[in-house]
Amino acid sequence: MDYFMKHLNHGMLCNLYENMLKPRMIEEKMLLLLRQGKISKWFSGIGQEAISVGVTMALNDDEYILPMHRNLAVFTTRGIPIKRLFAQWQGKASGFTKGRDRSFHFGTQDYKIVGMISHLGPQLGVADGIALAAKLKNKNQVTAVFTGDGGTSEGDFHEALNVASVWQLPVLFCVENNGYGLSTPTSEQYNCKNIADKGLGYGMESHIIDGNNILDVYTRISALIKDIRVNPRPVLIEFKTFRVRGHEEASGTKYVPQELINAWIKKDPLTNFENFLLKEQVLSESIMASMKKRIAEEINQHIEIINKEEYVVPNKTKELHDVFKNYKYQEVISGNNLKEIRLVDAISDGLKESMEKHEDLVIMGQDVAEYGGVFKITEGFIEKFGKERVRNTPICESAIVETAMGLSIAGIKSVVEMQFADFVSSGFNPVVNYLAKTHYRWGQNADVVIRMPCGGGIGAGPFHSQTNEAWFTKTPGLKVVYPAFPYDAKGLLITSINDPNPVLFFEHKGLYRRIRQDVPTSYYTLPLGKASIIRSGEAVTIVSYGAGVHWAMDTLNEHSEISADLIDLRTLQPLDIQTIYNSVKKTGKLIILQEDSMFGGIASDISALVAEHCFEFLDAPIKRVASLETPIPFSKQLEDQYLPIERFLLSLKELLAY
Ligand SMILES: Cc1ncc(C[n+]2csc(CCOP(=O)(O)OP(=O)(O)O)c2C)c(N)n1
Repeated sequence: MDYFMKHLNHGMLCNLYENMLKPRMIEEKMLLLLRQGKISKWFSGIGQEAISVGVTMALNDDEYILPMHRNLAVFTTRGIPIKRLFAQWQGKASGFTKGRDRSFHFGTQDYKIVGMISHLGPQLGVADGIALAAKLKNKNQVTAVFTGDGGTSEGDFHEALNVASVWQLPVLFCVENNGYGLSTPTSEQYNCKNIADKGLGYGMESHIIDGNNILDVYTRISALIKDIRVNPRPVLIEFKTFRVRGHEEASGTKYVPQELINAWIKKDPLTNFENFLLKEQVLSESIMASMKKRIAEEINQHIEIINKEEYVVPNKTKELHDVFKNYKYQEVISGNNLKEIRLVDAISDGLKESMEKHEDLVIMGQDVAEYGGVFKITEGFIEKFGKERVRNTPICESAIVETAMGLSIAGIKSVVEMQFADFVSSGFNPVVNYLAKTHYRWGQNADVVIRMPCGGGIGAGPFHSQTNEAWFTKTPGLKVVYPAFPYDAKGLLITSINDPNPVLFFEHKGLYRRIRQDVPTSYYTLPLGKASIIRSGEAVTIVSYGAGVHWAMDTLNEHSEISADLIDLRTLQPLDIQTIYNSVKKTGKLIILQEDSMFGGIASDISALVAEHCFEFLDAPIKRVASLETPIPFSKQLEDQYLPIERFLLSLKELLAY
């Protein structure tokens, strides 16, 4: 203890103590309120406070910290007023999520805290992104992120550590090994001696720290953080500790041997530190008593304030409005210079010009740097923009999407290239749960475009041919763009990058090198949510997007007797339904052609909307034409049968004859 006395002054020792005491007292109050039925759920961090306090105090206030459900002490040590926490837990407006998310599932830029999503692991990759931003901006900052022993079994953990190590990101990965993940003991969670041993596998420095000793935690983490700031690298810390209460209060601790709990209660970090401070005469009993009195009064006052606050009054307009960050589309009109280029070139040009316009914009993806990406869209980019901004990634789709989220939190735009749209399934969770929901939850936008080379007709089989836009059009919070022509692709990609919201940008591989068009050589934008009318006619409305637009054009070219409106949706979310309504009101007949298999696709929703809103104008039942309800097969014969190209003409004729 002499060591600590020499290195920590009186004020610091008092701060460490008070920062542990306060969350303990809040928790004790919460347990009371829980018993009175005044709060619904509580995940206790009692006995683990030293870790939260030690790590938070070792960081500077402008360094991000990403806590979990047992890290109340992170929030209080960062100075969040108790009343705002109570408001958050009660779902009230003065909390952090306007009643939209519970407990510690929130972030706040004011306190540089990024709270978890329920899925535990994703925040580890988000920390990578924040740390990458710090590194790119030469900020000499460390990002600290927490997980439990259970969370280390998730793929996100492995991916995040791997990416952080390959890129030497200044992340402090803090694992609180508290013996159990819900009811699962560590012996059933992993099969190695220490979680810290895993660091070796990633080429990462790691340490084991006694998580119940505040002085150990604070001094060792402080020294490490100081070093990481000047010598950026990831470090894995395993804090040995114990969860002395249940997973959450309602679930009890029957499965935990009582002797184990008793033994760990003896190691309680707060009691032991209190005894130490008394013994060393740093604090007296009476000073401690007055501290406790002051904190108890503060807690009671703040609870009273929040008890009086009204519950959120539901307002549909406001809820819908907050799904996306406000973005006012800025029109940039193209110059007159045109050049005939392919779809693939248009995407490359849009990307290149966006990299020039946004000096911070980062591109991430597998093989996108020297190799130029498998479709060569980023060929030559590193020569122009450097390897820091055009980043080859390991095969870690989840961690890369999470990294993109982290970059956005730190104010940097990014474009992620999925090598094939099919592989987004390996990063699905952060797309639909993190990127899509964060603005609605706590007002943090995800300034990310995910490029999705998709589509069939090229004999690439079930895992290189899917057009999986429907996985995303159904998720509020995502924009979905799907151009069919080079001109649209360039303008819409530029707008997608300008838009501060998450955009899934679908690029049909079959069209990449087949479709050519005169495209302005200068930078220009096109608005999302505006369909284009490719052909005008009287007898029928044809709606499609992507390759379907070209199939419909081919059909109309071969059958010049058919007078049709052909609408290319261009963007699916937002959807320009009004253009469809206007056309259907004129023609009285609607056929929707979609490359994806039928059930649950966008064609079904368009069909339902038109049936609901234009029923009186329809002269025939709406037709949907789509691929078979099978995975997309490899052989040409099977794929031809799968795709709806031939069925489209038959259905169109049936509809015209109705
Ligand atoms: C992906 C996912 N699977 C399962 C759960 C349910 N769940 C919530 S917390 C938890 C245990 C987590 O254990 P650990 O990471 O050790 O943290 P601790 O609760 O012990 O602090 C489980 C299984 C979840 N939230 N997310």
